[in-house]
This record gives sequence, C-alpha cells and structure tokens, in this order.
Amino acid sequence: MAKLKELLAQKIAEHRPRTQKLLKEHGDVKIGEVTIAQAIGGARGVRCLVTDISYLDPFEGIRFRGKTIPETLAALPKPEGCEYPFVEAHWWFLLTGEVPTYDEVMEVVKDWQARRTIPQYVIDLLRAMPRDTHPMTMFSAAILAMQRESVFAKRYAQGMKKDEYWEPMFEDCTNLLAKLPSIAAYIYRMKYKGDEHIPPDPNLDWAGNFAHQMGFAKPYDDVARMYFILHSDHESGNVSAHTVHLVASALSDAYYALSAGINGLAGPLHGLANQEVLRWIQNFQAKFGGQEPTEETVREALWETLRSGQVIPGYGHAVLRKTDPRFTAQMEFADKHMPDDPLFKLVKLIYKVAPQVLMEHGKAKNPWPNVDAHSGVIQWHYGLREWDFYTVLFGVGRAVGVLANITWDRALGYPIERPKSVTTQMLEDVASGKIKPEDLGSE
Ligand code: CMX
Repeated sequence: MAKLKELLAQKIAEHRPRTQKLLKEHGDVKIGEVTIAQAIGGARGVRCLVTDISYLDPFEGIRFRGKTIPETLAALPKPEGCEYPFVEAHWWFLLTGEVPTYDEVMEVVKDWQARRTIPQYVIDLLRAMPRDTHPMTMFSAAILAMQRESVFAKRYAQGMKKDEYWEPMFEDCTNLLAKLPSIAAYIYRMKYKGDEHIPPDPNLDWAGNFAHQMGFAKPYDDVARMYFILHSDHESGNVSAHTVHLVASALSDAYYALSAGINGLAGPLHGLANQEVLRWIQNFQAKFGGQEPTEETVREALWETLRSGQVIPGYGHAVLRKTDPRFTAQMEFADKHMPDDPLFKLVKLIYKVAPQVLMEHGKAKNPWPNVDAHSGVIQWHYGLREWDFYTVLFGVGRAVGVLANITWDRALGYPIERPKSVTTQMLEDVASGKIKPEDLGSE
C-alpha cells in the first residue's frame, strides 16, 4: 500500500506541470467547440445545459421564470399575516411559469400536508447513525433510504411509455418535497435539542410547519419562506443542480438524484460555505475578544485568511460578477428586522472591506458576496446557532428548484448525459500542432 501511494505521489508530481503548462500557455486553444482551459477548468461558460426554470445573468443575478427576486417575492401569494410567500406557490411558479391564485396554492398546501409523514424506517436509520455524523450526511442518507417509495422506479419496472415518465417523477418529487422540512427538523432536534421532537401542526404551510417543528417562534416562519425561495434554483450548472440533473439523466429516480445533489451541496466551495462564513466570523471575534471590529482589523483578518491559502467564504462566484441579489434580499430583511445585531453589523463591515481586498489580491474573478455571505447570520439571530446545520437549510430550499427541473427533464425526454473526455497527451498534441482538433474525433 505504501508503495502504491508513493508511486502515485510521484506520478502526480510529474503530471501536475503538464496540466499547469496547458492551462497557462495553451488555455485558449480550441479542441472542437471548447478551449483547453474550459475542458480542464470545470466547463466554465460552456453553454450546454438547457433550463427554463431560472436564468443567471452575471450582472443582474437570478431570474425565476423571468422574474427577479423582488418581483417573485411580490407576485406570489402569502399566508395571512406573513411577509413572504408560500414556498408551495413558488413550486407552482417554477413548474408552470404561472403565478397561482391563493386557492390554487392552498390545494398544494393541503396536498403536501397529507404527504408529510416521515416513514418510521427513516427515523430508525437516522437514530442508528452516530450523533456526531454531519447533518448533511444524515439528510442525504434519509433521502436515499426512501428510494424504495419511488413511484417512478415501480412504474418503470412495469413498463411505461417515455412520454409518461414525467408523471411518476412529479409524484416522487411531491412526496419527497413534502417530507423534507420534517426530516430536517427531526435531524436538528435529535442532534442538538436533547432529542425532543415537536409533532407537525396539520394546519401550517410547508415553511411555517418547518419553523414550528424546529421550535422557533415568529418571524422565523418568514425567515424560512424567504430562505427556501432564495436558495431554490440558480440555473442548471451549479454543482447541486447539475448533479441532480446528471444522475436523473440515467433515469435514476428523484430519490437517487436528490441525495446525490445534496452530497455536492455539502462541499465547502458550494453550500457548506454558509457554515464556513460563521466559522470565519467566530474565529475573528475570538481573536479580537470583546473589541469592536474596525475596517482595519477586518481587512487584516481577511488578508491573513488569503495569505494562509484559504478562500474568503461567501465571496466569489463562478458566474456572477456583482453582489448576489440573494445576498441583497437577506440584507434588506436584516436591515428591517435586526439592524442592531452585532453579527449583522460585522457582515456589513466585511462587505465594505472584502471586495477591495479580493481585488487587490487579484485572483477571484468576482470579488462580491454570494448568497452564503449572509444567510448564517440571520439564522444565528433567530436562535439557530448550530452552524453545521445551515447547509441542510440550503438543501431543503435547493430541492424545490432541482426537483422542478428533473420533472421537466423527464417531460422533455432529455437524454442521458455523456460529455466526451480526452487525454492530457491529446491536449498536448493539439497544443503543439502535432494533431488538429478535428482529428480528435467526436465519439
Ligand atoms: N477567496 C479567495 N480566493 C478566491 C475566492 C475567494 N472568495 N474566490 C475565488 N478565488 C480564487 C480561486 O480559488 C482561484 O484561485 P486559483 O487560481 O489559485 O485556483 C481564482 O480565485 C479564480 O477563481 P474564480 O474563477 O474567480 O472562481 P471559481 O469559479 O473557480 O470558483 C467559487 C467559484 C464560488 C468556488 C469561489 O469563488 C470560492 O471558492 N468562493 C468561496 C467559497 C464560497 O463562497 N462558495 C459559495 C458559492 C455559492 C454557492 O454555490 O453556495
């Protein structure tokens, strides 16, 4: 084993300069439709995915079905006395592109209430896991465990026409979505609240019941509605959305696909960044004790993070080139509801300083904050202080968008995904002119 690892380390050391050279000297060389830099660099900017559910403009940010975040929040029906819309209304809107009436939403609310109960074997599974298991691992395992419920898998085994695929997919997505907040709340209370659970309230909407089962008073229900809608969809190319689409493209059902997407969301460069933001802020506070943070101390701490080779969590984006409107929406909420919260003030201070620091650092293409730079601070304010749970909240919200997408994937008969690989040697041969890109072949 030691020998294998030694040999592998040697091979890696030999190979790395080849990849670096290709990127540095020949990144713009085309190999068919894409460049060498795109092939090595995570397919950045390659237009090869289609979705009508949301679109991410680098400078404007996300639009859901053509509407900006403020337009979406203003258009959708809200529960009585609440500031933010029903997530059920957002699901309707993402699926159809139409804004539902209050009565139409209530039909979905009642349908989800009827499908909400978590199977006992999921509870047993969660309880069997060591309590220090990360909540994202628990969440993903719970989703995967329910695969035996898949209507799609059963109907497929019986034989089904391709143009009927979307209907059992829709059923699976609805069954799954209905249960997700209660599963998340179960994990939360089992891990952090003395294993004391709160039964669902049969009269509450999806997000309202989540707040109730988590044990948080108003206006946390509105925080949940806002949070789930903001995190729902960010077009198809991000890791969680793309993973769900990719796995479902093999006709794996919604349970397999969503569980896989949740695993991608758990990465520190993706959804886990929201917990990293809180970790960063708390380390900062610990270091400066009770001192009031200043622009200077924040700047110094940011540089220290960068100098130690780490990224500044919550900043940067693969597509966006301005402040994420999901960050702005949360900022507006915080300005209204918690303007004097010390952590919120610190987030604002970081926002003032970090873009300039990142610009001086000169690496990140986007020095502006993304959704994760803010979300943990609002959760903290309302009492959700176990920051390793924050990505589960992201996952519950993200499920709404990705499940709408795979329902449409099945409706439109999108095929199994299969991009083409080349070898490093082939790239080097194209870069040196030894072979022409067209000689690489297409299959
Ligand atoms: N702090 C320090 N360096 C950063 C940075 C940041 N916040 N963002 C990007 N960079 C660096 C990259 O690490 C990369 O460095 P190398 O050339 O040494 O590898 C360089 O800048 C270029 O990266 P990029 O093209 O600007 O960004 P990518 O598309 O490669 O990555 C993202 C995008 C979000 C992963 C990256 O900006 C990052 O790591 N941000 C911090 C983590 C974070 O907030 N993630 C949450 C994103 C939102 C979400 O999906 O949840």
